[in-house]
Amino acid sequence: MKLIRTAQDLAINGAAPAFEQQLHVGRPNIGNRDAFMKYVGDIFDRRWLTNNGPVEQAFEQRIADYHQVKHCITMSNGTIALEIAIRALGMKGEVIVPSFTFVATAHALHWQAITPVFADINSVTHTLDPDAVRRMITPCTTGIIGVHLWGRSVQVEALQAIADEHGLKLMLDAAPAFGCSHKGTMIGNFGECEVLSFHATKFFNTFEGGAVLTNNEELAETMRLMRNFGFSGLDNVIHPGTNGKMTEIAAAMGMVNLDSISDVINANRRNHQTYLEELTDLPGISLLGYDESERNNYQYVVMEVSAECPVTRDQIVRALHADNIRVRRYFWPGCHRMKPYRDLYPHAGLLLPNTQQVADGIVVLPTGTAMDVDMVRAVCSLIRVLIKNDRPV
Ligand code: T4K
Repeated sequence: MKLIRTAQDLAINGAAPAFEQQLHVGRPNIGNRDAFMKYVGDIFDRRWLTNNGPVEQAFEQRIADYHQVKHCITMSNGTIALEIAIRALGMKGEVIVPSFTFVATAHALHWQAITPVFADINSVTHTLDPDAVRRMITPCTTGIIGVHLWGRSVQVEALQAIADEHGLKLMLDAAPAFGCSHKGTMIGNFGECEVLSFHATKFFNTFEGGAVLTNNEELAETMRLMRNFGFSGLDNVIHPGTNGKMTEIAAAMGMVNLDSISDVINANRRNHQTYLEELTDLPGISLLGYDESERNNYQYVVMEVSAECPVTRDQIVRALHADNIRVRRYFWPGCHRMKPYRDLYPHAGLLLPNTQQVADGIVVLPTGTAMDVDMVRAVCSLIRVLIKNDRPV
């Protein structure tokens, strides 16, 4: 790691990269290796690898307890969890979603011949604007999917009120919000159900994995059937279904990672705080904060670059990449500007001004247990030099 003091030290100006190894936004957080290997040995001894095994059952109970919710139904990944939840809720026709989200939220609908209708976000919170949702309701609308982007909750009360008023189902894509709360209540307790992702790059991972959290027993039972081809006992298929099951190895990773969850929160919080301290007083640069009265996982360090910044967002990204800092432009350019949805709605952008403005100004910075304070400071010093020097890249 090299210290950046002047513009001549930047890799875009011909210097060696600040970091020899690439820094990533989604470097996995990995728990105790010996504990994981012990699980692996036990799984092999039992020769029970998947299909509602004992580790998966124990893991489901721990996730449900952690989120203080009645049911956790684990799945092979967050996208399958979304698809199964959408189908179990009987959504069809049109469903309102934000465009400013990971594309899986929209794909989970499109994949099932349901039309995702994009509503705009609030430009401060980056989550669905309830007034914009209202404007997109048609006679074909059957549901709303809010996304707790960056782990910060959507306005669930306002969205629930709209859903109730119009007879719509509300579900939440809580993929980034493991362990977070809204007004003191844990994520997982809102809408009809909420969906988590345990992908390798998430705050909490099971290699690949996901889950649906719900307090609705009937819904939970339906989703359990659906993730296992609709089987109820041997030879007895009583529901249409697919294969959404979590493996024992994935559940074991989850058990081990749960044991070190507070270390991950502490590392993320410390990194976020360091970024906040080091990136003050830069023109056109601000960092998204977290509400300290809530439970947060601090997994996303989101830097916003406005027109007052002398260097553009994309110039910053190019410069950081040259120095081996693989920052991301999540969730640029917005789903509505990606081919499958651009083909569906070529003019959607006219109704999504906040989405376009936010998507064009975001840089997500590396954090997690793979980053220490010195690395965070080095990333910040690079950003400071880049902006203070005011040089086009
Ligand atoms: N809804 C929302 C709101 C979501 O954010 C997501 C997932 C979903 C639904 C769907 O859940 P899953 O079906 O994925 O469970 C990543 C993840 O693939 C995706 O899970 C996540 N959201 C999204 C926000 O980010 P990419 O395109 O950034 O992935 P990738 O593979 O480029 O990884 C990011 C960085 O992390 C890379 O630069 C390299 C590094 N990395 C990655 C992996 C896989 C590692 O260091 N180690 C690894 O094992 O999408």
